[in-house]
Amino acid sequence: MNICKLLSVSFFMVLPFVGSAQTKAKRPNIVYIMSDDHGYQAVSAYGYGLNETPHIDRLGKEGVLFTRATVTNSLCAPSRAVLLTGKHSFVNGKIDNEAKFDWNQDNFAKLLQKNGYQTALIGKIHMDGLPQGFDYSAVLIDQGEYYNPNFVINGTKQQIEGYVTDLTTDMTLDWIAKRDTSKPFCVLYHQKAPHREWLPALRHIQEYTSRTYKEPTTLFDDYQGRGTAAKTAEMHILKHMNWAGDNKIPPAMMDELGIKEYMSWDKAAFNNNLGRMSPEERAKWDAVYDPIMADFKANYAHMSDTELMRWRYQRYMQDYLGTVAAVDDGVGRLLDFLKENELDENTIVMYTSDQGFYLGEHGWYDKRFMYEESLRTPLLVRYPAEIKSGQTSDALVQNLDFAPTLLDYAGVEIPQDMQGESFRNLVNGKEKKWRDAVYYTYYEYPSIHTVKRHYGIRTDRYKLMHFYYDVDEWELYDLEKDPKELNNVYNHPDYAQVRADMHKKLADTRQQYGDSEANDKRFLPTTKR
Ligand code: SGN
Ligand code: CA
Repeated sequence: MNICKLLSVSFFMVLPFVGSAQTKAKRPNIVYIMSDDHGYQAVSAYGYGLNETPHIDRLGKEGVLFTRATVTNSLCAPSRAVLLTGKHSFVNGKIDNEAKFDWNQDNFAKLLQKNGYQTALIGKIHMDGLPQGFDYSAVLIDQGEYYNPNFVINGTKQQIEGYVTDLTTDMTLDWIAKRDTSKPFCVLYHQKAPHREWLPALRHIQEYTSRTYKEPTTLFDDYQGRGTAAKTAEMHILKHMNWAGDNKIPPAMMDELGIKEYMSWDKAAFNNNLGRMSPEERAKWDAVYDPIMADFKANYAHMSDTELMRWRYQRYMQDYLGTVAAVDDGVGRLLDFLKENELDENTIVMYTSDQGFYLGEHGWYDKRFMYEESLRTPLLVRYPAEIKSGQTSDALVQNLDFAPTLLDYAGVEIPQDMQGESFRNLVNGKEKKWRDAVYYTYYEYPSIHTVKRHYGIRTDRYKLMHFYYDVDEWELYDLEKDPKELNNVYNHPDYAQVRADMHKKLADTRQQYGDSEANDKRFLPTTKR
């Protein structure tokens, strides 16, 4: 048991003897906000200058902003499983989007529920089965839909008219408004946006499609200096992004221009997504997108690959950042609602994403890799009753820590087998010590985007990664000298000592968490590709 756990357990062991009624009344409410695929580069508080997210930013201004928060497995459903269980993927069993999640195992919502909290899960969860641990659940099916989506409300499917991001906010506020005010509450408010295929709300399309975005310096990366995995990944904006589904080029126009589908569902995605709109919605959409597409059609024949890449990057950013705008609106509505209902002082509001995302860095979209853009995730926490405003923390916290942290704030004992640590005492300054390395595993290969299986550790300065299964390659990066991770120095003589130290640290970390080569093998597909 570590110090944080000791402190929190002993603290709450004495609590019942010091006036439990009063303490109970003070237990904080929790609003855990998680969007899907929201890269920190697209939260303006992180300073990338791509867009404005004033409401999300407020959480950091009035609380704490973490600059180096990471996930343990950069993929949707595994990340959600880590959040719920406080355990690594190889322990909770949800190693990739395909694996079954066992809802019967313990999760922090169940523990809150047992300890008198009302709990709800609203929005995307991306796992089959009726969610356990929640008094109320209204979840999207699989990836969910942007326009007029289907929800499964306490187990019953229902299509709801409207835009998914706004509906998820409406349902969250509605549930809070109707709660039993005698109990504290915890709501998991999970946005689908900004997940592919990036359909912004109608109120944002004009503005966001009119903007031009600064290109990342690695947009035209040639992957020299990296291993096989970066070279073979299929997440390149020019080569692998869908033309119709993602860039919104109408399928008929693709045919006229002789553009072939890269993914077999490209045209179907466009038709399905836009086909969900009402005729009025579709007319408003077309009024903005038709001229963009007409312009593309007129120029396509003369565009070089470089020009096409640039055009596709802009199209991608316009729609991606357009969907973020509604997420930020929702956070604004939530904060106003909490204030109006005098809940703003005693409610923990946490904003994060299920992982990071490539916004053109290395020429990519998507995530999965242990490289910084997808390893890191935005994290901002506001809780005026305990967290001093205006803090920034570069501590190596992870989504593995969310369950123990929230239990700690709620005064619920953290189970011994949770692998994360509460960062409560780190944020309030009572504890200075924190872990010096984070551990990462990724398993979804062979699969879409062909990112090879790998695991690794990241310390303050270095990152060591091992790609395995159909390769056996190591990569080592010096994040201080090479923050964009362009030069693998694994075989560089100057880094011999660092390499040895990092290997030792990786071996120790794997042992500490109970991971091993046997585990890597246990999760391999039964037949090799
Ligand atoms: C879909 C997307 C992928 C994405 C996965 C997982 N393709 O398969 O680009 O990586 O979801 O995303 S799509 O053409 O169907 O949109 S995750 O966030 O759910 O893990
Ligand atoms: Ca995701």
